[in-house]
Amino acid sequence: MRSGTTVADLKQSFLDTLFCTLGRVPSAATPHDLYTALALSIRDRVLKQGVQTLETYHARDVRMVAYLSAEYLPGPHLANNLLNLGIWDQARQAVEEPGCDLDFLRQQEEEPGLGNGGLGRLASCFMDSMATLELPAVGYGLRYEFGIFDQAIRDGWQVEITDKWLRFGNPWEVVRPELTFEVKLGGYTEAWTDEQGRYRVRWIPQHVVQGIAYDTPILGYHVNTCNRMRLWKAEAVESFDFAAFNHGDYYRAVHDKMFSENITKVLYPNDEVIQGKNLRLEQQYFLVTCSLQDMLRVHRLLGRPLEKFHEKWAVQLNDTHPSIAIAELMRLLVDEYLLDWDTAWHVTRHTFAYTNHTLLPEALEKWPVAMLGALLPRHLEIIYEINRRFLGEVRAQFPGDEARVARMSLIDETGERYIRMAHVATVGSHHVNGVARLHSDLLKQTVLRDFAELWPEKFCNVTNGVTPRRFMAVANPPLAQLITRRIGDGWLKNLDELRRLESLADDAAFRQEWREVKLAAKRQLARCIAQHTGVTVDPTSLFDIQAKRIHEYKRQHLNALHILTLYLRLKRDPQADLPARTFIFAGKAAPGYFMAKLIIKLINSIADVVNRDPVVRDRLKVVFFPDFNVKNGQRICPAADLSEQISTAGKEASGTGNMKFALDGALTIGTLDGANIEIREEVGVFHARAKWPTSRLTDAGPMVPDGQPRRDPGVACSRLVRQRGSHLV
Ligand code: 26Q
Repeated sequence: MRSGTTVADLKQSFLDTLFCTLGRVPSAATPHDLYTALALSIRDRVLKQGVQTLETYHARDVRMVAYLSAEYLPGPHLANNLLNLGIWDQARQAVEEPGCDLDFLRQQEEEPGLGNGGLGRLASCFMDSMATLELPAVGYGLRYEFGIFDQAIRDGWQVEITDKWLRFGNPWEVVRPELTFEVKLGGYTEAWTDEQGRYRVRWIPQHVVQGIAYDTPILGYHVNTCNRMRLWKAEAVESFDFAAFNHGDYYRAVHDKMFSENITKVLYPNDEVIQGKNLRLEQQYFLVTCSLQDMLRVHRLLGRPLEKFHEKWAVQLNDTHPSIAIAELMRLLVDEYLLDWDTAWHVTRHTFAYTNHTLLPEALEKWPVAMLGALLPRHLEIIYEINRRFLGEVRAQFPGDEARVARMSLIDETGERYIRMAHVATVGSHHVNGVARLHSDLLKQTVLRDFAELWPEKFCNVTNGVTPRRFMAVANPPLAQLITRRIGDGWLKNLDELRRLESLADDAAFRQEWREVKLAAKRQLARCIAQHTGVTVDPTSLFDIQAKRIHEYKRQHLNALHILTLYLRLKRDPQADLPARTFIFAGKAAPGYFMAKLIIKLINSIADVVNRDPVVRDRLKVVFFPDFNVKNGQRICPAADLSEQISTAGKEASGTGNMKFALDGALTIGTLDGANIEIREEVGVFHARAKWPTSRLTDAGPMVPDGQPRRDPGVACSRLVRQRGSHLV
């Protein structure tokens, strides 16, 4: 039975798939064959739920969320799907009988690295949450052939290795060749008058490529809902090729094919710093037009009027990366479906909402007018028209305030002319949110201040979150089981229930079990570190971890300087009263960000000195764990005693790693930045001690020698932050 979930059903499917789909017998199968056979068997079960979910959505005539994101970081699918289906143990037994180990098979999975970091992982967490909450949703994105590079360390420097995640196939996706849309690029526009005497504009493109849908099912936890992530792959339009081919222009046909496929070839590995590359704009537009055409297809198929598009689709813009969608929906409605401007604008403004993820000036997207006009000539005209009408509103509201008009314009005319995408996104959306309370407040006070004055009701805060299914139940089963034994499993769907652990704070048996779980996780990470780096670390030492993209504002270098301080203290006074401490770093640097790469080199150089010095041996260790991704994150987080969240205050929009470490019971060393502030309100504040406890971390937790966390009204913390230049220890 292809949908049964007993051990016998799963075993049968596993062996049948291995034999019939992959053409292998167990004795001749590679580990990857075995993994693929299991993955395909599980996918059958998941897809069945996907079909049923779609039928339910149609029957209920629901409004759909379309999450538009240039990045996703879903992490390995197998374990998550087993957890969500509730068949982990059955699957383990099903593969055990033919002699396979489930954990070994899991290790064969190559994760889709279709994002840089926080923003991409947030998109995947939302997909998981929406499915679990049984909300109708689809996540639209790009199927990059090469995702974020794999990181290796050579001589202390980062080396980038191409991510060939599709090399052995991807059992989780289903290609949908019937869902193919044309994408126009370049060229020019022409005004004309149609038979009814209407003013019309047509876009004569220089190139046409096509986008093909690839669907990956996204299951909810212990529910029947299964949503999907729909990723677009760029291909050449066949007819284009053939036209050239028939004229004997073989070279041009091949060139066109390469040009087309280039669009989804590779993920840009930068975060936060914008480079204004033409190909990046092509990627953004390609994502947007395929997704909107797909939504319009469904809408029309169901016989719904276009004037009510916004009543059936809620489109969330994950940062400004997909914000050209605002001009594209206007173009589709006005030029292709002949709605009048005002109706189209009403629909558009009620369709979109925009999430801002950064206040850093260098990360605010802006496109040179000339570049946007060359690639998307019609969109530039539409943006000008939106701007003309919008600035009219501003002038009506603030007569004579031309400085304000210039500040708010969708076009930056202070030097070379640019389109300000955050302004486009704000004007074209019904809501704008930041990703943590402080960030949302700062957004209203700085980057979008004028807009918040004009439309205060548009602005809101949605503090980021993380899924406890993947980051606790999958990543740290012993901890999840311990918690569930004490307070039941409701917390996996409602994290507020974790409060019920507070009453166990004095329960010695519970604390003992907690420490055992933590120590076991540290032992596991220590083994992994030895395997990947050759460094031996002591699992009973404090594990002090900073894992995130490398950035100056995140201040890995500050942490490095702290290590040097401790090192010199030990050198001066070898008997110094310091607890054994292992500093663990992980994170990728953008390939073109030299300072970030230098910080990695600095950390590795410090590690070289510290780890081989007999004076500090066993009391101080430094490790750079290579290739931080979701899979490695799941190994690293459970083992942390201390979580470093020390960004320069005001710079980290939210952070989400901070939440993952906190859920694993680590103590946060953090600045009052991003979501750290809200985490602190939830978990309480510890007084920092002037001196370190003498004992190693075997029983009492770090920095609380008597084991009694003390609540603090917050004053001490703010004072410390001021005194230490916002580095709160
Ligand atoms: C844009 C244009 C061209 C090339 C690349 C980019 C680009 C790509 C990725 C710009 C930014 C990003 C990623 C940003 C990001 O991850 N931001 C983080 O988002 C998290 C989720 O909200 C927050 O928790 C972090 O604070 C924020 O830094």
